[in-house]
Amino acid sequence: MNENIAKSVSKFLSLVLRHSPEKIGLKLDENGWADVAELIAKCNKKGQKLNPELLDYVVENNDKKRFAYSDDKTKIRASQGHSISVELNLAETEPLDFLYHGTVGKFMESIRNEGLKKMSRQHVHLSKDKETAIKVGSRRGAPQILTIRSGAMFKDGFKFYLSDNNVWLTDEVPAKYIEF
Ligand code: HQG
Repeated sequence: MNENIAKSVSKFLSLVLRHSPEKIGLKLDENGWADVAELIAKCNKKGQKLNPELLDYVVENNDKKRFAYSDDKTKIRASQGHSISVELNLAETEPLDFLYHGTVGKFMESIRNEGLKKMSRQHVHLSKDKETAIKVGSRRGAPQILTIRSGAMFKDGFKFYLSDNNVWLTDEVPAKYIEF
């Protein structure tokens, strides 16, 4: 499989399954699922070549396992990262004592003032280790790593969810739980 093709399919799927399904006339259900046959047909119609084998390859080999099939493989969704409102029905999960968030310097003052916000997504995204957080922050420039006192947050009643691809999700992180 050509990795460049797989990467461009992954980017296109992130766009339509997380942010803008209407770009290809696709409808997601309230849990974020798209019909696989419809997705393939509509991608091809819009010039994004896709077939079942290529989709299987992307689901299996994607570096962050961004997409998951339903048990019967008739449906597919993004496991996290949505900006559109979807109910992923993730189970509440007790987090480790510390989680990490990778960001960049230009956001630090605002984060010190108001904590971490969802911004355009449905959740704040946190990582279980610093290495992953460094990768997340590096998407935007020189990474700054914040340590989140997630155990203390959980004790104080904040909810945490673990996505199917092991990204920690929460609604907000007030500044008092962040070690800068
Ligand atoms: C920042 C990627 C100012 C926040 C990654 C981040 C992740 C604030 C940006 C996933 C702020 C939002 C999500 C505040 C937060 N003031 N800036 N109060 N609160 N921010 O992309 O965590 O490859 O929505 O630090 O790996 O960067 O797409 O969030 O820099 O898992 O699968 O606002 O996206 O995964 O950016 O990334 P994002 P994120 P994928």
